[in-house]
Amino acid sequence: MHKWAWLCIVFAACGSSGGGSGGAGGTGGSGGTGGTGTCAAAFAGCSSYMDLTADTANRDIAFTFSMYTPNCIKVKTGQTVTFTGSFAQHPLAQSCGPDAVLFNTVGMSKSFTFATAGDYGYYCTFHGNQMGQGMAGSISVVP
Ligand SMILES: [Cu+2]
Repeated sequence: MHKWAWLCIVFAACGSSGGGSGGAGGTGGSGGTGGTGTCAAAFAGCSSYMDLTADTANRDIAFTFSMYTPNCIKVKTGQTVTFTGSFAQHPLAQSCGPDAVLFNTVGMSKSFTFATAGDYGYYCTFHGNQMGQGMAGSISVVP
């Protein structure tokens, strides 16, 4: 084998296509309660929302590895949304929204009530990111 070709294999550096996007770097050291601010358009890919504003609607979001179901929902202020799944394995954090509401790292179920209208973007800190990529979702709260 040609000597330089062999080196290419060893170091995997010749002609490789780079390592992907790398994201925006995040804010570092935020932690704690959820982040606030206006959500990016279509956060978590939510271009439309399942309407759960009816009094009789089931406002539950189940989560397992890699996804929240449903992950794009619409509710009204004063309504309660319940997340169900292992928060230890899928720590919940808020990325954006008018108030810091969505945050939990323990237990198997937690309910959140929204006092202020707006979009609340959230994500799993292990399998998603605050840009809404990976395991993430959005709750559109209307008056
Ligand atoms: Cu997760």
